[in-house]
Amino acid sequence: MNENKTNINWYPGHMAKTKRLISENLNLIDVVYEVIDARIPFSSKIKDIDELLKNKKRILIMTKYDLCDKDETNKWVKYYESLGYKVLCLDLEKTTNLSNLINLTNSIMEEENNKRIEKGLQKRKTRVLVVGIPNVGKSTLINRLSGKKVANVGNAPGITKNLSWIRVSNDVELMDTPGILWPKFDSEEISLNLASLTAIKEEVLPIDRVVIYILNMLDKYYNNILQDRYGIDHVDNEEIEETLEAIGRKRGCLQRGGIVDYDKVYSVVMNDIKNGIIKGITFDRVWNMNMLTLAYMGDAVYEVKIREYLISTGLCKVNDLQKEAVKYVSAKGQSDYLKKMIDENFLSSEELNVVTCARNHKNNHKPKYTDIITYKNATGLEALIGQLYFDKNNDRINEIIDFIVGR
Ligand SMILES: Nc1nc2c(ncn2[C@@H]2O[C@H](COP(=O)(O)OP(=O)(O)OP(=O)(O)O)[C@@H](O)[C@H]2O)c(=O)[nH]1
Ligand SMILES: [Mg+2]
Repeated sequence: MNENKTNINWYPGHMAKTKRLISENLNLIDVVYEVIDARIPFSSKIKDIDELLKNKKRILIMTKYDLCDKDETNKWVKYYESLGYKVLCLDLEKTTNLSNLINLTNSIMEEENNKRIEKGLQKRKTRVLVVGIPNVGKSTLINRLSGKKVANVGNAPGITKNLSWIRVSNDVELMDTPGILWPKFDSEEISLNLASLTAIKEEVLPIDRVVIYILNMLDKYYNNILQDRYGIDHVDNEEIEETLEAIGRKRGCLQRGGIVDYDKVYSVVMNDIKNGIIKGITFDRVWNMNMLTLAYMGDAVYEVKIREYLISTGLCKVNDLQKEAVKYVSAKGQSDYLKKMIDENFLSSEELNVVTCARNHKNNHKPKYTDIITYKNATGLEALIGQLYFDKNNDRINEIIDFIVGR
């Protein structure tokens, strides 16, 4: 079995070029449709998108809503709305009427158009940029809006190759763009989520790793699918061959002599996802608790853990302890250690979710002794510790403390 680490660097030249062209054309754009996959509302969101789009008005569109786990995805909708996004969930397979999207777009444009009318100018055509990672349905969305096939569509990443303007009505022009990613994935789970839902090309990650990951996610969150489609009630990672054999026999993936063909098993699972046969799945999880409450708890837990560690090193004078503690518990220290953990892929995607949620949390508090970014990073670390505390995952807290103190 291929044990390759999936810390891949996936950033083909055309993506950098697309980003450059988007930047150059940004002043022509009125509204951006940022398209993400409802099954992976965190992993499929372009990580450096704010840098790219600056302050352009934006609608966040979650496609493939027909395929997601609505309970989980709706939590993401609320989360993004709490950050100030306008969010729309769409099933582009069935929906042909996109009046809700048009109305939302018009309402965004209203202010601008009213100003023009006041100045005696005509209403302007709305120019919309459609942007997102590969294979999320950008071109499908454009076709639905125009009511005919104006953009190429296909169930593989990289179908759209160039930027192009498409007129969808007298009032609206859309710019279709090739899918873009970011230079380095922040965690192994993000790359596996993207590969599982075919947002990155199949050859980028070893298919056995992707399929075993999918099976594990089904086992963790959607065990009924595992039973119904593959006839197994759990995935045994110690004896993964047995799990694959069982699926192979159930689904007829056999070579001559009745031997199970693993490659066929991998294709069966990938195709079940690709063809939308497996429905009702969302692989990213949002954390429910108020981020600042988590950070409040995490702050206290982190402080105790660091004090425990410092005392264990043999320091006993309170003055020395306090001096040494600053390195770890100051906002700057916390922010630096968080960055180090992210850079070294130490955090899982669920953990990164918490950090990101906490960092993005709207907060009017103005830190006195540090800059806002450092403060937000420090809050991210505290929220993570708080979440782990409420999950009663003391082992993981200890691992994080060990990482930070270099034990
Ligand atoms: N079930 C379902 N399938 C969808 C939905 N939206 C798009 N698809 C399918 O997803 C696949 C990708 O769609 P495209 O429109 O080509 O995606 P894209 O974002 O333009 O992809 P690139 O051009 O490769 O970046 C196609 O097979 C679509 O039929 C949806 O809401 N539900
Ligand atoms: Mg496309």
